[in-house]
Amino acid sequence: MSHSDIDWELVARNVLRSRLMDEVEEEKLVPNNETMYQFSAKGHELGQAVLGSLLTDPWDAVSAYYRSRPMLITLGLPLADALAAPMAKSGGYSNGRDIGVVCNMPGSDGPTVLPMAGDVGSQYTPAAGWAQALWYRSKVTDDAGLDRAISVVLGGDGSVATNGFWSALNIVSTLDLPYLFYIEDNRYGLSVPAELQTPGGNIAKNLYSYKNLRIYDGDGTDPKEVAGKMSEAVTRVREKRSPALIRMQVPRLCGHAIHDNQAYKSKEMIEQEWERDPVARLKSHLVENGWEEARWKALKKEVQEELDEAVEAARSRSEPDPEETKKHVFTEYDKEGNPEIQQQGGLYAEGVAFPDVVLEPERDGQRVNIVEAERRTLEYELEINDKVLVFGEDVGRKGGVHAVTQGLQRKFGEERVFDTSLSEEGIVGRAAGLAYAGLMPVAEIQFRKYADPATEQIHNCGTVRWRTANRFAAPMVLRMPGGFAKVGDPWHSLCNEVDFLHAVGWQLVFPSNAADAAGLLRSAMRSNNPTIFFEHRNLLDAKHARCPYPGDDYVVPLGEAELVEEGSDLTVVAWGAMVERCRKAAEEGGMEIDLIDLRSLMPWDRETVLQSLEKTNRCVIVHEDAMTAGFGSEISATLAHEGFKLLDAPIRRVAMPDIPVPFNPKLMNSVMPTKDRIQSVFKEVLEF
Ligand SMILES: Cc1ncc(C[n+]2csc(CCOP(=O)(O)OP(=O)(O)O)c2C)c(N)n1
Repeated sequence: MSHSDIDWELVARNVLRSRLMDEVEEEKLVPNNETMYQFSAKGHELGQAVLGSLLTDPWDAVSAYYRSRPMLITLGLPLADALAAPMAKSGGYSNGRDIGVVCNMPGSDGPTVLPMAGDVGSQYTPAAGWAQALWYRSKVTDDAGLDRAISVVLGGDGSVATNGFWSALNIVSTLDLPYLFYIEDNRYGLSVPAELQTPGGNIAKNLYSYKNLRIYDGDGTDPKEVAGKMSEAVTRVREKRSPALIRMQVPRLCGHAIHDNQAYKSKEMIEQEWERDPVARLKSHLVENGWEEARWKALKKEVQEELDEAVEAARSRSEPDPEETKKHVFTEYDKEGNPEIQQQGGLYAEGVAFPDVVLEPERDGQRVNIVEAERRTLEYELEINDKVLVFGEDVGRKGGVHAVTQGLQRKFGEERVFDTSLSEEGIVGRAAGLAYAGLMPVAEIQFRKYADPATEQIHNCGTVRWRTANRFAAPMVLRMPGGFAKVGDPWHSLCNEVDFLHAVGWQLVFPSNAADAAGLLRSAMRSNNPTIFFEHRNLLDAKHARCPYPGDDYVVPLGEAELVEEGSDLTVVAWGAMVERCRKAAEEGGMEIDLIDLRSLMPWDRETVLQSLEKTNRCVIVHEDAMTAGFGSEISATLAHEGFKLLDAPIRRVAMPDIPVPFNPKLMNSVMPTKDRIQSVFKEVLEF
């Protein structure tokens, strides 16, 4: 492919569409208060339109950012959608839920535009997941036609300072994946100069010696150079299946967003930028290469007419329906109980079917610990479904620092069970990209505390179904151990499960025994929503948590608590390691309690708790997480509201004080909900 292979008519059309659209927004729609949030791409059009014109493989994907509209238009984004979204109208790619520059396009008729996000840098690692999925699906699952597709990511010069950029760079160059970075260097990250984002202000120069990465550096306003370098880079990534980075210098012929007056740029600087206007340069280039002036003019007129129509179509769209606002946080079901499956992402969108499940565990057989129950569950799901991938730090060769994945790499190979680089953002972002490409990622975060660097990806993965109005979802499982062990400490013992209950769109389960661990893990792995699977360190090999392996078809439905002890005097709600402590506290204290093991915190089983309260009229909630705004507060508020008339005593919580978990066992036990502490609260409530 070379410069002459570029469809210049198409490029010119898309460049003009983008430029004229920015102008109509800036000059009419924003001043009229019709467009609510405007980000111009003026100055960036040429490179995006050329690159977009080269992305013709149906399995190509683009992970873009707010200044990527020329690319999106080139890939087929309808102009009316592009205009209606910043007006917050119904329909389109988010149904009025997200700012208009945050777009997505399922890949049914061509390349996929992965769900975009507002966080700078968050676009990189999901695109790495897509690239890995291309590699995986052509190598392992033998899907035909993926061996020329590539994953393309766009970012600005500011974005090269983000964790996401470096995490993705590391993944794709280490694994040598078909991934193309396009860095549009307009010299500013909002107002911050490029020199403060990377030393010397040129990321391409700094990366020349990076292994497995081919670098292209050029002028994004010069049509010949853009065409030559873009074609070469795309061809190389397609054919060599190896990453490349293109950096193009472009002017930003506008403020960062509509309300930015660019006071940080000098007048001369702004004038110099306009001298490099790529639209003017494209026109001259085409005229020099045989276009009549009249042809350019006619094209511009045609585009203007098309745009005028699109503006009217966007204006005539209705306002989104407030009744629908709460829909699509999780999978919705229609009146017949059928799931409304997203257009793209996860196994259900791929049409994968599962064997029938059973709700009764097998009760015979040797007792296994939680580690073994999970290992067998993973093994079976890997066996029946080649779209399942298991990965994380030390998960492959070693079999996990908690031994949950032991032997799985040997059995299923390094493609399916693998070690990752040490980047939690990379683990979760990559998982999202794998899920968008139709796979089921089951990732391990070595300890719950170490999910911190992945927070952005966790949140974006959780909200994606809602943000895209059910066009995309990224079902996955994140296993993460935490909680106290023989000793505690602020790093390995953190629970803080409540944090994830504010992560919109995530299910969260927290088993207390081996049978539940197997049943909940299977449910999570076959769910159409993402799930955090909490493993309590002290339970992994605890004797009391062992059970016979409940069988390969056993599931515990999410959101169903279990009544593990029955008694009439007190309702106790607990999960994880606190279940056994509560049982012992009651048994040794001779107390008759309904002990409810919640098992699943999102969703949680209010009915079982309220039913029990009807019988006992007293309730204690016990958790290892900190007291303030712990999940006990939520349960307690729910009971105070829905069960107020049932209560004969105040609801009590036993929880950690608001401090990190101490290391010294004496210190730790001085603050943990111990059996004795739990028992004394039970007593107080019973005597109230
Ligand atoms: C994680 C994050 N931090 C800060 C912001 C606020 N912000 C939005 S755009 C931007 C500058 C990005 O600059 P660059 O990557 O060079 O892209 P450009 O706008 O120049 O195209 C900043 C700081 C954000 N959206 N996300």
